[in-house]
Amino acid sequence: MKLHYPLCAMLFLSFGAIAQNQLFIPELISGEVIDLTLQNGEVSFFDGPPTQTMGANGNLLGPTILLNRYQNVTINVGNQLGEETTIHWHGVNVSPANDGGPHVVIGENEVWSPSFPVLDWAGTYWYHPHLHMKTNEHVSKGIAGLIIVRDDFESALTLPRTYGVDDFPLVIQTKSFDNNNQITWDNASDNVAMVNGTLNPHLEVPAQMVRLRVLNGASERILELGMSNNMPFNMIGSDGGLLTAPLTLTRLRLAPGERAELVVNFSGLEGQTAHLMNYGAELPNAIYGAAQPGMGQGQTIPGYAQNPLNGSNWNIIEFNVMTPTADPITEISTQLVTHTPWQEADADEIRAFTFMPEVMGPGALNGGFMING
Ligand SMILES: [Cu+2]
Repeated sequence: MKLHYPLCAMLFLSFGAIAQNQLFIPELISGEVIDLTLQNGEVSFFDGPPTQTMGANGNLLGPTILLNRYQNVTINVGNQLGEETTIHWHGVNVSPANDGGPHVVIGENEVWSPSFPVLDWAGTYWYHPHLHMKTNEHVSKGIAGLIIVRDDFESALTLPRTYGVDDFPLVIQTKSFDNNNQITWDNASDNVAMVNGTLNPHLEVPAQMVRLRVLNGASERILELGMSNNMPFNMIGSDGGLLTAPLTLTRLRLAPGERAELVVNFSGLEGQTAHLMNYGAELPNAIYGAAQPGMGQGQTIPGYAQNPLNGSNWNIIEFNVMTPTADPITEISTQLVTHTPWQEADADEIRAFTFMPEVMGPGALNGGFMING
């Protein structure tokens, strides 16, 4: 039983509650040399003992890194955590040596300095630790940050792109805490939701087109995003950058690690309040975050049913709509970028991948999946 369970249930399930905390916006840093220092910190999320956290250049999360396509960048990652870790540039097109997968360990007090040309299309990527058996712990304790890539195609479009004004990062995470306010990485009790490390957040947005760069930064929870009152929104980008054209949606399912760029039209809503919601009650069973984590046959997770974030609809963030900016974006481009699909005839080699249920037996994960056995 978690000390904060009743508090969380109250905060996240009562729709009339007024959001308490202004959303934290991570600093935006750019240039050919980026310095990240991984460090331990403390954050007072709750009454009582402060929470021991990890962050890059701060107590929690990390700065947003802005890169331009084809620029060169060197990122100096200093490790002051007192233990080994890695930093992985999730989604970014880099060589293995420049990517901090589990094999590129940064030792205690070491600085790792990958250097690479930015080859990616404009889009939203992210970075996080990826050390073998420690990824969940280090991310849950707080190290994660966005990477925004810009290019000439994106820059030529009519889109909101002023960071912190009409273009906002939203790192959505759910976390578990023990009775002493300390972060655990027992995912089934991830009953505390936060955005950019802010509990119960609100954000002042101008009454115009507003871009939201959403990351599902939770370790396991799948989100079913939608606006309160089912207000439609535009999806303009995915993990791979911009779409060919904006897609009008009322729901978007986002898995852990996945990003989406959304544009919400707040025009004419000045003085009003809207929420980005997780419509968890609409998730089909057997998805983490739905009412039931499995399809039956003993596929249950201890504590899962007691977590109020599972199978329910709750506010992720409250938007308070304010006066428009001096030069607002009121319409966005109706065509974005051109994609040329790969042609099978151009392939050098054809390989078959068969997705199949796990073969049950000793060591089986109970409900896992396999590729080619
Ligand atoms: Cu990743």
